[in-house]
Amino acid sequence: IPARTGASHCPEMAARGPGRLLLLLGLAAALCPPRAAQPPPGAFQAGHGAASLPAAAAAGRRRYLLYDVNPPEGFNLRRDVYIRVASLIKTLLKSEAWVLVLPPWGRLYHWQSPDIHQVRIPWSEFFDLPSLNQNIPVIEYEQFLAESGGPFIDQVYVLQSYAEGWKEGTWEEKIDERPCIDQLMYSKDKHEYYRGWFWGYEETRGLNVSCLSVQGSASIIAPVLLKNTSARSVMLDRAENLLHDHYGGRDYWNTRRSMVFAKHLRVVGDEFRRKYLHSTDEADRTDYNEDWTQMKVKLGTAVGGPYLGVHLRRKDFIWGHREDVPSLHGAVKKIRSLMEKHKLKRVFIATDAIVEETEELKKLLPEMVRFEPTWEELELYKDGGIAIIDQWICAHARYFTGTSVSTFSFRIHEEREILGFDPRTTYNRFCGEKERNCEQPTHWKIVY
Ligand SMILES: Nc1nc2c(ncn2[C@@H]2O[C@H](COP(=O)(O)OP(=O)(O)O)[C@@H](O)[C@H]2O)c(=O)[nH]1
Ligand SMILES: *[C@@H]1O[C@H](CO)[C@@H](O)[C@H](O)[C@H]1NC(C)=O
Ligand SMILES: *[C@@H]1O[C@H](CO)[C@@H](O)[C@H](O)[C@H]1NC(C)=O
Ligand SMILES: [Mg+2]
Repeated sequence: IPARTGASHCPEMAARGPGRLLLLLGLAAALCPPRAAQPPPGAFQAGHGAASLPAAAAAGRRRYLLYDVNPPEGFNLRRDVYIRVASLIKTLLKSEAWVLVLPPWGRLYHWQSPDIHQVRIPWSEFFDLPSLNQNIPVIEYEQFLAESGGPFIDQVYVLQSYAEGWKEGTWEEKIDERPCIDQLMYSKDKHEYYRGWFWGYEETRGLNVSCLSVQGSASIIAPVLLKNTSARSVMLDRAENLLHDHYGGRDYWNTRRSMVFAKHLRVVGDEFRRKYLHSTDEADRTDYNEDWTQMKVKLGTAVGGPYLGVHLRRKDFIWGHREDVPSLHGAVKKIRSLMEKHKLKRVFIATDAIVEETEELKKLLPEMVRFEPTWEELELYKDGGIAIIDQWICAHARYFTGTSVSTFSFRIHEEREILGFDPRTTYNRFCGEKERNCEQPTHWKIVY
């Protein structure tokens, strides 16, 4: 196996993201590992990686956890998987210094706006990194490249279920190294490195890939990471196979609250609220503390802006969840009755509907308000940022109704919980025309 020098990736690496700033400052060297030979793959020894770098010195001997999620999964399920992995990090931190490497965003099925570069997007474009860091230590992928000694991941574990399934009534938590069930999405190159989808970083390689059958919550994998492998960087692929450690518990909510949206997106949403929806934090009693650890509001204290917030999921949901998604006519009927009931003159609609459908919606509901980005805004904030702005505005409405089983709507529910809305104004959904028993989402309680 050739020595892991690999400094050729540096200029390209430095030309993007935070690296760009360092490059402009003439600090490219700080990003590029020295051309010295690296220790053999998987070695866990002092001096591994870019030990001479200031960043590495500051980083000490910490180990890196990376992860990815099944490609078809959307943005909002991925946000949920982050919570599970954060919980695993908290468990690991009880024994060793670990840091979570944030998986760059990109190539998501729903991000279809043409002509916009939507891969290798750092988390800081969507979330506030200092806020995340107040919960668990996290770094962007570019920082991992800079401080770990190059685009190599020592060990990739592909998580899968058990081939034999599980016998009914005998749920037990377990994890075992097993032959891969599905065809591996990684292949060896001529240097015996594993190539695959590493968030669009083509130069990244895996040194070893194996499969783990897992049945259980996130922290079940902690002993494997602590005892079975000494790899310094470990990636868990298909991390959605891990379940929550304590769904809805204190750690869950701390992590969820630490996922503060990036300020530039909140500002755009707030400005839109003010201009088009007569909604400001003072009047709405939705005061937001940037420091989530200081934000402890009582449920029911938030009033919200004088508008109905609606999330109307369309596209793949129209055929994917046929029974519980309303027709446009059905949705408008419901919207009108809610506006009347809650004495609201304005309605804000977040939707992924295609143009033909939004045109029809506008005909049926001429007073509706949408956040329609200009091309420049779309290029700047990207599909992910626009979705966050939509969610932020829905989260501030006096009354909200979402779409059944949409994780996009679920994340709005949580945001409203954090802001202090009465659950009755939050946990509402549209019903399908033929649904006989239209159950509403169950609400849950924030735990501090
Ligand atoms: N801007 C915007 N995008 C949306 C809206 N609804 C859905 N989307 C897009 O479609 C994706 C839906 O996928 P996902 O996040 O998995 O949520 P789910 O499929 O509804 O559970 C989102 O991530 C957005 O990219 C919306 O109301 N506004
Ligand atoms: C981890 O190591 C223990 C002890 O050697 C072994 O019993 C177990 O099967 C290993 N687990 C995995 C997932 O490799
Ligand atoms: C690859 O990882 C597996 C599972 O941890 C391990 O058994 C195997 O020895 C590793 N192979 C190499 C070449 O390090
Ligand atoms: Mg989805």
